[in-house]
Amino acid sequence: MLTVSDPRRDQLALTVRKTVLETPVFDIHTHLYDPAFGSLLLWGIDDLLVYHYLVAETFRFLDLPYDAFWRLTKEEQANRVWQLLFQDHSPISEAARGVITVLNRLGLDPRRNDLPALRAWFKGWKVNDFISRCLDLAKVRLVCMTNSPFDPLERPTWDTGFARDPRFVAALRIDPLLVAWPDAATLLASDGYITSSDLSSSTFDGARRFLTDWALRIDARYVMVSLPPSFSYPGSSTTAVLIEKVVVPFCEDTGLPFALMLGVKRAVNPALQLAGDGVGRSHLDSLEALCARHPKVRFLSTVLSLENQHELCVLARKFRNLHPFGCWWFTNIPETIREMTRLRLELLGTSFTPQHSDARVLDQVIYKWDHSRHLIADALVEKYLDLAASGWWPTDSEIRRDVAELLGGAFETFCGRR
Ligand code: RAT
Ligand code: ZN
Repeated sequence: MLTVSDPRRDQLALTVRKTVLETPVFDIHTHLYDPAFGSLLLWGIDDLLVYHYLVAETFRFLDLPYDAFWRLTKEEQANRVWQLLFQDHSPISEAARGVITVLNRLGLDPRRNDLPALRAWFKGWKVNDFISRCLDLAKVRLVCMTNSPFDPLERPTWDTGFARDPRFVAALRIDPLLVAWPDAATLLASDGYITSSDLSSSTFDGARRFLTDWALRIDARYVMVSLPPSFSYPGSSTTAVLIEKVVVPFCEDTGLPFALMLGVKRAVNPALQLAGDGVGRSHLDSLEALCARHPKVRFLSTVLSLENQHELCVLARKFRNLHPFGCWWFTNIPETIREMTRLRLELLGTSFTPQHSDARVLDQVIYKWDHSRHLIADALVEKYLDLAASGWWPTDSEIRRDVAELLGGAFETFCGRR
């Protein structure tokens, strides 16, 4: 097909692309930590390589029993990943290409540097400087952590107290409370919040106090859970009852949004450890019921199954207390980001948050945002050009406004923090 270049259209595309690439972003869901948490904040080449996305891919080529791999040191595991995914095969997958993007943007040539050389380079950094470097390169203005009061590694730091790094904000993660009630009840009892695990009104009161204390303590931006495809609401399951009697009233009291990440099948292959979770299609009727029954509660949601994406958009059109976010985990691949971003722009305009990084290793913010920004820019260029063809040329300041909304502004407005 013959395409005639039109300078006005070219200029529009250029402005949109530049704006998306340069606007600072609020990364609303990560697994990164404030540096006060010490070794919980992962960074550097070995952590990049043993990322569970890459471990899952490595096992497809690895001729070693699961246990034997897990017995290796982190460095030895990283060596295997490097060999199998980067030397014996081309690093085409999204997670593998991500490592290449990170190294390149940090100024390293992965073709010229072997693993020992890369390790030596990372050793030269002080953590605080490296945080600044990565956040600058990724143009991330704020990082939201995932903070669990049920995590024994994380709790001592909150217990001791620390001066917060303003670059990191908190989200209160409560999966055990909703999906492993007996264990969670034991912890709530030992912390003095409840006296029995019976689903009684005094237990609900105690659990609400627990959430309120923790939300205050960590200054949570929202409360969050990931749930399996079988999640059903309303109902008599422990999960549904605890949502109704504990989480919803807590959100109503505090005004904090409730984030539901739907569709994860935990431990489909337990031998893969953190890499062993899978995906299933969710029943978004449950999310619909939550939004309809609790109009005063703000719900954030991301869904793992491709088949649920259209339904989530339609639901958000029906309920203004629902804000879709991110291309989560297995959907964080270019093919799906392309489709989901267009779907959302066409059905919701700019009233959603297209992406979060889910970074577990600091350096990953570089590739996750680099790759996503290009895809978001492509989608927006297309949409603005369609709009222009229909007779509405967006101004530069309108483009800046829209992009700022998509990269965290709409989220902050939805959460009421602006
Ligand atoms: O993307 C991931 O790293 C997953 O392992 C999960 O952590 C997921 O993002 C979650 O927050 O449950
Ligand atoms: Zn996550």
